[in-house]
Amino acid sequence: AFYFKEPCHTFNEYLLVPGYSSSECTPDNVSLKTPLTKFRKGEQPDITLNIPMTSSIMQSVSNDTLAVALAKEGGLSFIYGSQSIEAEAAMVGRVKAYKAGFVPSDSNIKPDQTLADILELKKKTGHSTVAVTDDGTGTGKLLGVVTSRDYRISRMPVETQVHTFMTPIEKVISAPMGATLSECNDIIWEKKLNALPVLDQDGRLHYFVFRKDYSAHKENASELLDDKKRYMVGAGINTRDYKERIPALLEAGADVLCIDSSEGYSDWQKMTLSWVREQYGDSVKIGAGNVVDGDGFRFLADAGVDFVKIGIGGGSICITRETKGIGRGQATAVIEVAQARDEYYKETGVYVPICSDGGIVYDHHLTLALAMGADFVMLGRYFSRFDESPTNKVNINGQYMKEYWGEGSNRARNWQRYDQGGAKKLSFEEGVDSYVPYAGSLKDNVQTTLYKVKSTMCNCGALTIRELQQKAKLTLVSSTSIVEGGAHDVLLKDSVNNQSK
Ligand code: MZP
Repeated sequence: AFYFKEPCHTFNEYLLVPGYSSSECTPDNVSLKTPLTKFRKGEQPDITLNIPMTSSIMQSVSNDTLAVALAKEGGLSFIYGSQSIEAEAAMVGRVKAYKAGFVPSDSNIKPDQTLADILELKKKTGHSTVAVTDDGTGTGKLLGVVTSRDYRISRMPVETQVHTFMTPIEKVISAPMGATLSECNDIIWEKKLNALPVLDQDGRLHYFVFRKDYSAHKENASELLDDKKRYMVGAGINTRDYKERIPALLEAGADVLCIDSSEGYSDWQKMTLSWVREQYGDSVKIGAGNVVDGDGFRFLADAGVDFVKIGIGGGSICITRETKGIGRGQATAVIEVAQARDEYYKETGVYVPICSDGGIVYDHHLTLALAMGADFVMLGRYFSRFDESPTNKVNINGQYMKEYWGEGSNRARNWQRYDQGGAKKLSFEEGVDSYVPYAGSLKDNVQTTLYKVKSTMCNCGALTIRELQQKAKLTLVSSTSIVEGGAHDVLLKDSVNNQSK
């Protein structure tokens, strides 16, 4: 057997030591732009992300609603593959159909349907507005619009909504095509609407301008009303049905694919990558993984991958290390794969981005992952807590929670992710079914997280992720200095107040 000389470590065992920060080093000046796909020296990657965050290829995380919310912030979701090819392609299609303020056709309903039908549709799609058209499709004549006063109302149980819903069908107030954004905005605010339909001369619905999103589009007023831009979306695939799944996902508009597997250093992944290159050359972008050492990275890089995902056993819902005894501390895995990536770049002139997947518990772990060499991260638990994730929000002992389950749990039964060529079933569980504390909207949380990342980057004197990787000074911490890092030797007011109740 081969023995690694050093024990492996997790993010929590590291700290960044500040470097010199110049007066230009302010969070507003930091760019978090990062490559998603491989590129040759001197060239630009075909796909870059504006923020280094992607969402996990999981049933409880990445559906079309979350994908749109994350794309708006500059990140990217990978729609989960543990569903039928048709269902996954439809989700991809809905993200691509979504324009700023455009309501996808499945948010339409016919006038003879009941309020309960409308509420059910709103609940299913997660949309805050349902258009009522004469034929129940996006091309029919618009007869009315049902909106929630507040987006969160649409996430409440149906019975609650029926009571809180003040005006089932609101009066149709529309703006003609060509109206300026400020004209639309005036109507939205004056009439206290949540959304304003924009109609053409024939009365057909073209866009909605959403009040909720107005601030995000303020600068892009002109883009919003003549806009051809589509949000980017990724999609998970497996090493079994890829010959059918990939064409369907590409047809639906997927920008990038990723082989979703708990263990990526395998012939199955090489065969899948070879097939993609034979069929599509370099025009189709595809990531693979997961690996936890330099050998695994090089294997996938040589097989033609566009990016490599790192992480085995570190996910919050993962019990792979307990059940199978395989894996590696996430920090050590990232550090070693980053070294392999840099060596590969020196040797071949090809830069293959790497993604740290799983095990991010605190916001500062994201900064550590980037400092250690990750180009971007993938998060499951983090995104599952938000309004936009596909799972139920439940009240447990007075606290709101969201459900979150692993792909290797009996609930997801994603046997393809753990496929080793045997029977088509999940032989034993490698993941759990759980609750995570509900945390509100994706936008608010992502912005707070990234502000922290940018602030730390400034402490390290870095204005870009590349600079952070070059300048970061990292130290392992002893277990006692971890204790020193939290509030200590004081009585927290909250706990004192709770005790006295
Ligand atoms: P986390 O962000 O919740 O810590 O980890 C999410 C990652 O865990 C996913 O992106 C995926 O790589 C991995 N995962 C998903 N399901 C399981 C499982 O059931 C799992 N074991 O390990």
